[in-house]
Amino acid sequence: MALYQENNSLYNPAEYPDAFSVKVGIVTASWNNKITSKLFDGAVEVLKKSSVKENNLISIQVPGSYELTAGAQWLFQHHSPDVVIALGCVIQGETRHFDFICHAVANGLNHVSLKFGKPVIFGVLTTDNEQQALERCGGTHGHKGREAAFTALSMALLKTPAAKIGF
Ligand code: RBF
Repeated sequence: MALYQENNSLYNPAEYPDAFSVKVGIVTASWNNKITSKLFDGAVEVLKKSSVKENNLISIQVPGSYELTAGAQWLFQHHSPDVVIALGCVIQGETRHFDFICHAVANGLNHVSLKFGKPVIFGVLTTDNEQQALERCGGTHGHKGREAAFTALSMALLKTPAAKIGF
């Protein structure tokens, strides 16, 4: 069996899950677009290869990672997806904004997940610099957008009978 190179050990990338009935929302922050567009492309590639139908894939953009929470909430309220993937990239600067944004988005997404009883996947890079971020969206440290999509599908497919007898 091929060694799985990504941090999500549930799936072999050669064997995409069968997710034809899964509805996925993606909210992507525009801030650091060079990075977040790569996260988005990787996530969509995995979803498409896993047979997620085009009209079951709803994508919105928000200005920055701080707004990911409101975006995720909006997706649940208006499109009722099975799972939401939140993609962003917060890079440490000279001021304390990094800490406030990271805490707010992590807590906010968790809150939305519990409020709607549906999984919200944390695909937000929190790095010291742009190089570290680039290494995590197709570089030496894997692809966190792809991993977020695998995680989303594994959570959405928990509702299927096959997943329940998987242990
Ligand atoms: N948003 C990000 O997604 N990543 C960042 O690295 C980032 N850095 C920011 C730094 C400062 C000083 C400010 C004011 C905002 C930053 N934002 C960043 C935007 C933030 O998520 C949000 O869009 C704005 O604060 C408006 O609510």
